[in-house]
Amino acid sequence: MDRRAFHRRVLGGAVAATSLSLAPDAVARAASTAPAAATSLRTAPAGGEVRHLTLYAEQLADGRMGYGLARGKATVPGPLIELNEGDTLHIELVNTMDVAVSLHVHGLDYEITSDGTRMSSSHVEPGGTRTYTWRTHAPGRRADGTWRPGSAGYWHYHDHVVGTDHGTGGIRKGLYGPVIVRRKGDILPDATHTIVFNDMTVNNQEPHTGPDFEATVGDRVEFVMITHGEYYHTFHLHGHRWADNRTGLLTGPDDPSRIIDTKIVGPADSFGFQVLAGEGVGAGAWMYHCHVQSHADMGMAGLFLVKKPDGTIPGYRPDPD
Ligand SMILES: [Cu+2]
Repeated sequence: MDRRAFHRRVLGGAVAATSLSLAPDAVARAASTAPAAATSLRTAPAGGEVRHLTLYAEQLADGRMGYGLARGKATVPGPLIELNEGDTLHIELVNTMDVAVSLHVHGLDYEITSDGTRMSSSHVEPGGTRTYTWRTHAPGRRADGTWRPGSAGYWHYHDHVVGTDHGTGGIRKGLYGPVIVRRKGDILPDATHTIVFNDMTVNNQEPHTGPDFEATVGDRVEFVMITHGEYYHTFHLHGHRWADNRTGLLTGPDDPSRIIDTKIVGPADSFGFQVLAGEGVGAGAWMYHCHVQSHADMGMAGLFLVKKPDGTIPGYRPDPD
């Protein structure tokens, strides 16, 4: 994958997708005979690439802080970083702010020089740059015969030095983002959306303002759900369910993973899953929200806007008076 293609993937934007819309009876037929339906899915390749990325830590005009892939382009959450097991990523972090900043990742392999903490002098002073190296690996048998898990999962990165030695100020202001490490053969989505419960906000947005995410019935939509801040929450999505395992998908009829539509989450938790938008329920303005009632009432809610093929959403009024 060339650098531009990688950036497209990193940005997590609309990815060209094959049609995955199978009629229910077609799915049943395929399941009853052979795993033929899987041939229409796009899947993750084997890893092993060495990639390079520049990330800018920036102060935003409204007081937030964010990471971005170019100067002036920082966002909250920061850009989605996607890797395949076996990949290595070198990230040059450019600190454009007037305070020290860092990059600390969960779930991946890195040496102490890439820890992103003051204790290891792996932060970046104002105006400085530093290259962080993240490595990933596939699962396999250790020399002692025990099984070593792979890196695949829904992970995240964040600052670890703004405000305090734990990055409390940086995280509070938006210095965080999603990381997905895929295993060879993992099913790729049509789109990926990131939802971060940070203190009493979603993605540091104003209460009651979403964010909202759009899809068309049948789209394979992936959500990365991350939690930060001071509180525990219960993430809930209306009308859709997922498996409580690494991918959020069942591997087959005998996969014992529990099927859920609500998950308790606490600071630094992360998980992800895929749904087929509107599967079995159709188009609609499907809410997602924290299910702690007072948190929902205070605005920790948004919409998964699933459109019919003609673009309409039953019952949805974008700006009710
Ligand atoms: Cu909550």
